[in-house]
Amino acid sequence: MQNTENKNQKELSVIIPLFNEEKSLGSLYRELKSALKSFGKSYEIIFVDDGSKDNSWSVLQRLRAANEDIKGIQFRRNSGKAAALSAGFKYAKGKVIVTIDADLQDDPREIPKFINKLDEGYDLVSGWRFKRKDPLSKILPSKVFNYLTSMLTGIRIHDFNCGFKAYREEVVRDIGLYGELHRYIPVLAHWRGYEVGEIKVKHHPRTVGKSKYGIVRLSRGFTDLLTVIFLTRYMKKPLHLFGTIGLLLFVLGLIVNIYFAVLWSIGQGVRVRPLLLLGVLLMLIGFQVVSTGLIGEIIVSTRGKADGGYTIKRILK
Ligand SMILES: Nc1nc2c(ncn2[C@@H]2O[C@H](COP(=O)(O)OP(=O)(O)O)[C@@H](O)[C@H]2O)c(=O)[nH]1
Ligand SMILES: [Mg+2]
Repeated sequence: MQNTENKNQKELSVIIPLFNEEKSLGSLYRELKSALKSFGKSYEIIFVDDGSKDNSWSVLQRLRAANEDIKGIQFRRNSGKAAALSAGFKYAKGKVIVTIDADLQDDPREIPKFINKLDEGYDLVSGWRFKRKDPLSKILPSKVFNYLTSMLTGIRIHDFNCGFKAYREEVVRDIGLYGELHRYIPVLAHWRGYEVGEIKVKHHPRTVGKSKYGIVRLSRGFTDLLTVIFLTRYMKKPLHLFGTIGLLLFVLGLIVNIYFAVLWSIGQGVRVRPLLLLGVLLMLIGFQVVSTGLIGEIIVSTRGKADGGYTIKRILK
């Protein structure tokens, strides 16, 4: 395996997915470096530039020219945070992998806390921005999202979507990410049997650059919840889901038909009621649409795992 070469193995890989963050990269790198230096473990910092339209890549090139501990991956086009994380995971050589946002909202000085928590026996430690410094329009949907996800998946953490997380190497080798699934990393890991923990982290307001996650992108995350529940629970046994729903609809249809059959047998003329037809039609169509979507998800997930859903343009080593 490419990652087990001792010479290159690091204790820590820090992965930073970024999209149009030219203003924060310099300070982020300096903060990270000073935090990691005082922590005293061997490390590498991997920036994944996800097709930024600003000068992020040239900033990274400049930083790399002066610093050995930087790696950079540039995508040809914007492929999403999940794809960026998945590329970073693939290139990471650390025994522990930390992901952190590029916008200076997370504090690199908290990295040792994550490692301590991993040492308690967790495989994945997720940050909880318990005093989140973002606009209310972002915090509220996020609260709903976290509540729903926690309720539906049974994982008792508060902030699934926090970009600040730490993993043991095995976890990142094991979870296939694509699309917007980065929000569900704790869910995917939990379902594969890893221990998922949480620590409170400080959160700073965004002072440079712009937020990229508006309501539209958030809403896509909600439909992904369906995917994740399906992938984690029913991927290997779709019949449990489809069979149950199909049978239920069939039985409903049967009852309706029996009702009409009884009417007919006692000599009443069978009248087709529009409302009844509409109900049956809607149920059937709804079922078809949902199942088609879910089958599509299986195909996409197989494909996404195979090629990661991104194309690399250049690598800074
Ligand atoms: N790779 C990648 N990273 C992204 C993308 N959109 C945002 N990010 C990064 O994800 C992190 C969090 O994004 P941000 O816009 O601050 O979201 P917020 O914290 O929810 O407001 C930052 O490091 C962004 O640069 C994207 O499309 N691709
Ligand atoms: Mg942010």
